[in-house]
Amino acid sequence: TNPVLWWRDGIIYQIYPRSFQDTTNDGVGDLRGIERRLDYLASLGIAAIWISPFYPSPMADFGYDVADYRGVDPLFGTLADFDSLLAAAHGRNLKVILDFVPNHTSSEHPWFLAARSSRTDLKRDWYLWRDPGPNGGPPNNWMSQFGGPAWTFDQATGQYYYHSFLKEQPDLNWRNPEVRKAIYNSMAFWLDKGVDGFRMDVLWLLIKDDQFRDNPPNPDWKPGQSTSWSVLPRYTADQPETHKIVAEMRALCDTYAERVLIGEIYLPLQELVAYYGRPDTLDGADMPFNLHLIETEWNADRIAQLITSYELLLPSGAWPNWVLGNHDQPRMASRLGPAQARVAAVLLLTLRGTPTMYYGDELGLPNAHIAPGQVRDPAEKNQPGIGMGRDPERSPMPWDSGPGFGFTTAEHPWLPFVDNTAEFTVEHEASDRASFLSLYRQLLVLRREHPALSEGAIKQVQSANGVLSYHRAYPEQNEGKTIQVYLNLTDSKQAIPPVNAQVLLTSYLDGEGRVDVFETLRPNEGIVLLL
Ligand code: TEU
Repeated sequence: TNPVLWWRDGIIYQIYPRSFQDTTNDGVGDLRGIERRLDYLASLGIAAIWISPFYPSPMADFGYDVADYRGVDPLFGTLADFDSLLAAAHGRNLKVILDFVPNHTSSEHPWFLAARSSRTDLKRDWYLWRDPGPNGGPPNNWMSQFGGPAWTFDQATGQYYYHSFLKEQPDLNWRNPEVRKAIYNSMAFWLDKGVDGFRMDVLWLLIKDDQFRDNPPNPDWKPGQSTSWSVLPRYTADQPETHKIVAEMRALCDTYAERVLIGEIYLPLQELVAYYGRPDTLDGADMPFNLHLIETEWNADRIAQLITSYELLLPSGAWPNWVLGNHDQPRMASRLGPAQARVAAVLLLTLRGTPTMYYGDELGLPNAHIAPGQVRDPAEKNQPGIGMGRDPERSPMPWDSGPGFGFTTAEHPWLPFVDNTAEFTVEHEASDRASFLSLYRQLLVLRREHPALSEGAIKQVQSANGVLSYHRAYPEQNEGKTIQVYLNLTDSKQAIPPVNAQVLLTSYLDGEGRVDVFETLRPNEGIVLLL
């Protein structure tokens, strides 16, 4: 039998490098910091780390504005530091996934500096330039995801350029073959070094309508919400030509062994699964990120429905995946509350498909409180007070009770720590057998020990009385035994049909190994049973 690919039966752990470990006493994390914490990461039992961008950048969007695709920003270290990190990670059997940002560059990238230097520059067409609209304003009604028009006027050359995000993040013209080649060559630069794959930023946005048609108004948008939602992204997202590009990226990765291509894609399920590629060849992304658990209403009916539809829509041979949090979304523990966050952890690690977790989620880290004077995120600064800010979920990792909680020796980290930090440190939680960290560790062990969980089928997805349940089974290796998961998504006691079984884990972390007849779940209890 084929060995299972590492990204199918392993777990991916996202690191936001500014916030993981500082070694230079400037309050910002760095690559050496990640290397210093590799033992911790290896001890969790994850398969891979995905590192958010560390390339040279003016940091208008904290690294998602790349000024050089082949380097390391001095804030994070040097290319030698990266090489050392990669070797050290591989030495511990950890894969390294880079965050690649192909949709846009920094406005300080030499390509854009050239493009904006004159209308006849050879790189002019590497970006999206248009003449002003009939009234001298923007060429059409396309909106930036961070609010306001997606077009910025360039005085010197008298044209507008397009940016899906900040004006400091001009979009590349992916219809230009030279652009494609330049990006693929930069990807190859890292693949040659031995990186194990990419998480591709906003993969569904690469191509825009070549006729630049106006987007239709969004009937659900209300004033007071971000203007980015005032129109529907019909002509600025998920254009059919995008799939050809994904296939090209995939083909490049396939010239190396066992590299993974992940796409950040916020789309409805039906459109999302199309990013696996053509049904016969699956020539698209290995894992179009399934971000639906983040946006689905947290109740048993909705989530049962989500799992069922996703499983049904998956093309045959495509491998599922699930994400519960990232650097753009409020922390899981704050979205769901600390008790349900434990249930969510059980869900993430017992579903069929590769789980991706966000650093600090293993500690149950909540959102940090950001005072008005502490705001760093441009998404918040652009449109204050409408809840776009992503600083709360980017708070530094608290390691121990030492100064700067082991994250930094600087007086101030770049963002504040969460409230009651001392209760959330790795050190503190490691000493508590019922902590969030202990729960995560046990779930990771369980997932590794039971092929039913990492590779088995998922069956009988059901919901009743606020309880979500499903079977996981892998007959060949589990002597036909089935794992049954019950998740109480309510904060009251709930009855389940009586079942005689052995407890593999409960989110309360008591009673493991007990054999009994189970007929009730405690409030906010997730339980994994061996039938
Ligand atoms: O995010 C893309 C994206 O869609 C975000 O705008 C997301 O919807 C929003 O942050 C939710 O608040 C990616 C990166 O993950 C994000 O950090 C970058 O700012 C963005 O692309 C631009 O590169």
